[in-house]
Amino acid sequence: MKVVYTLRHRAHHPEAELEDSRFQPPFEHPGRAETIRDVLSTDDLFEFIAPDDHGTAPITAVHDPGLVEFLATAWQRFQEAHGPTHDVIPDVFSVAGLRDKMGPAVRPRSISMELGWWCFETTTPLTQGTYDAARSSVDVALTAADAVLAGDRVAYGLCRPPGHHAGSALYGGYCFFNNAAITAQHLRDAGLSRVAVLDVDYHHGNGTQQIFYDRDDVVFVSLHGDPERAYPYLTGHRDETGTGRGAGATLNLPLGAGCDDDAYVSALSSALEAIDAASVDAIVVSLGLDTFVEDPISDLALSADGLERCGALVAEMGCPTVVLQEGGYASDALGENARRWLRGVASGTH
Ligand code: OKP
Ligand code: ZN
Repeated sequence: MKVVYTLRHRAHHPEAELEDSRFQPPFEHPGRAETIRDVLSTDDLFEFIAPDDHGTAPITAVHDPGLVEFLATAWQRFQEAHGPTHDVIPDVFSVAGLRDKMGPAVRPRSISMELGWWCFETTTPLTQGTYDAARSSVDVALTAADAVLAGDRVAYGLCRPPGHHAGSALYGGYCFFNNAAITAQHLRDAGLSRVAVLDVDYHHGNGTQQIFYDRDDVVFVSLHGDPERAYPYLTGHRDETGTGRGAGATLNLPLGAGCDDDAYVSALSSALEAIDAASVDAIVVSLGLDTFVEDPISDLALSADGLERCGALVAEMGCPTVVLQEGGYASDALGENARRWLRGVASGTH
C-alpha cells in the first residue's frame, strides 16, 4: 500500500492551544505524523512516496479563494501589525448576534478582525509555516487519490494538519484546508460519478458536511461522539440529512460515551450499508484514530483490534478507497493504531 508522506508538515508547530480555558501544549503536534511514519516504515506492507504539487486550483474548487489568500498571508500581516509572536490566534469572533437586526457584516480589512472572520475557535493557531504545511497536507491527500485513480485499490495519505473541520470559508479545529473534501472533488473532476466521504474521526466533520450539504454527488457519512457532549457541538445531529439536491445524501450516526468495539462495528456496518446503497465509485475515509480508548481528548473505547476490524469492514466494500489521516492524539499508540487500521483495510489486497 502506498503511503504518501512529506516532512513539510513539521512547518506547522504551534506553541500552545487555548483549550478549555488553559494554554496547553498542543495535542495536534508534529510528533503525531512522525510516530505514524516511524511505525509504518517498520512494516513491509507499506511503500512510502512523496507528494506531487497540485497547486491551489483543487483547493479553490471547494474553498473560498479568500480563505486561501488569507491563510497565505495572515501570519506575516499579524507580525507587521502587532510585532513578533510565535502563534497567531483570533481574539474577536464574527458571531451573528453582534449585528442582530443590522444585516450582514461587511468583510473586515483589519487583520485582528479578519482572524475571527475566517476562524471559529481558539485551538488552531497560525504559525510561520502553517500555510506551507497545510498546502503540503492537501498535496499528500491528492497524491494518494492519484494512486487510486491509477488503479491502486487503496492508498493512504499521511495528512497533517488534518482537514475535516474546515468549511468552504472557515478554518478551525486544528484544520485549515479540508483535505477529504478537496480529494472527493478531485475524484469527481477526474470523472467518477459519485463519491462517498466516510468520516470515522471521533469529532464530527462539520466542514466536509457543510461543503457537500446541498449536493448528491458526494455522499457524507459520519460516526462521531454525540454533539450534545462532543466538539464541535453545533453539528452532527441525526436529523442533519442534507438539503435541496443533497437531501438524504448526509448521514450522521452520533455515538454515546464509552462506545466499545462491538457497538462501533455495528454502527460502522450501518454506515457502510448506506454507502453501498448510494452506489459510489470511490470512498474517501477521514481516518481519525481518536476513537481509541486511551485518546486524551475523546471518550469512545475502541481497542487496536477494533480499529483493525473497522479497516477490514471498509475493505469488504471492494471499492477504491483513499484513506486520509485526520485526528488521533494518544501519541504513544498512534503509530500502531494507524498500522492496525491500515492492515485491516489492506486485507484481501497486496
Ligand atoms: C480535531 B480532529 C474542546 C476543544 C476542542 C479542538 C479539537 C479538534 C479535533 N473544548 N479543540 O477532529 O481530531
Ligand atoms: Zn477528531
